Amino acid sequence: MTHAAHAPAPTPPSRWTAESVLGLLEQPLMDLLFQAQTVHRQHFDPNVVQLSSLLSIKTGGCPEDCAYCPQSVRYDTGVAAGKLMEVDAVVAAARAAKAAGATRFCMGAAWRSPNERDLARVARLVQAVKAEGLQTCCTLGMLSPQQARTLKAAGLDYYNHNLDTAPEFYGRIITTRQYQERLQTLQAVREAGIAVCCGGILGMGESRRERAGLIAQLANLDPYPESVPINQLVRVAGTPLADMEPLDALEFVRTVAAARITMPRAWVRLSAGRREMSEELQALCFLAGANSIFYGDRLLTTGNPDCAQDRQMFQRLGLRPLGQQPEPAAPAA
Ligand code: SAM
Ligand code: DTB
Ligand code: SF4
Repeated sequence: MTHAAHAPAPTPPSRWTAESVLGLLEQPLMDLLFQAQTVHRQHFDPNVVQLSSLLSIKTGGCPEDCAYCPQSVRYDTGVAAGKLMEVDAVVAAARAAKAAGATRFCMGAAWRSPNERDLARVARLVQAVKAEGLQTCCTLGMLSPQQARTLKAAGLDYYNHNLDTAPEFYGRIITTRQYQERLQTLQAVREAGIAVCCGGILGMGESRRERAGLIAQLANLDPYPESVPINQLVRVAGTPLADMEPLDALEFVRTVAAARITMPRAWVRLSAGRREMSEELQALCFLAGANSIFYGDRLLTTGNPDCAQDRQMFQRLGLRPLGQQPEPAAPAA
């Protein structure tokens, strides 16, 4: 006898394994996309995309050895080391981002972790950007619990700190800081009451199983991150990953879908790498459940599609930026 008609809807496993996420990734593409879009529609307006703008407030000269990163002092990438930016220049950039339609402003610094003097200065930047009526986000490297509390008090809404890849692949990419230390920073951020932005990079030579492992790690954070940036590796000349074989585009789409299914209420951000993607591929990522992008012609040190180009894409796809009213319906003829 079958109970299928009366069985409750299957609940997703509360802890994901790399194996169970791999099971998602291995589905026929149409089944995977349908499942992801179904989950997406249960929690979000499928035609709304959140816009975050990025600013590198302290560029280059970083002591870490992240193999993908143009800002490491160890690689000759032509990125010059700069100083921490002043409040006025940061506020000017935040105003421009807001005027262009962004709702969140993310400030990135090429540090292993901020020292106390720098942290106090960043807290002032956060306060100033918040006063402009934007959500604030920072990515500054490792934080202590006290530093996280200081940033929270200054008005920080989100902290970005990526796991980057699966634990078993991590050592091939970064040797100067451990996976465990990343988890500790994420916990400090969580405990300070700051929303967590945490994701990774695809296309660094990892296997499909390792992509599944990254998604399982993210989904098992308790609670899972509010914001999940999925970056495609930007291959920068001079970095150890400069000549990496590009990842199959549909493999990227599949991983976005797995992020959506395993973290149903998260903002899944189609992050770095959009300049190398066609609009059709980006549309597939939105169909797979991505609902946030980096908006503005620069990421940190590399380029991003410009605002006009993205506005055109939104028009073409019928997407609306979060926080902006839908166009009024045309009056009947
Ligand atoms: N230094 C801090 C840290 O690493 O935590 C904050 C800035 S760091 C540049 C922020 C994130 O940018 C990294 O964790 C990585 O995921 C992403 N990133 C850096 N270089 C990238 C690249 N070439 N392609 C894609 N993502 C990249
Ligand atoms: C994230 O996950 N991606 C952004 C943001 N968080 C800080 C950074 C992408 C950087 C791409 C390479 C660059 O422009 O330097
Ligand atoms: Fe430094 Fe961050 Fe780049 Fe790693 S990713 S080298 S920590 S700036």
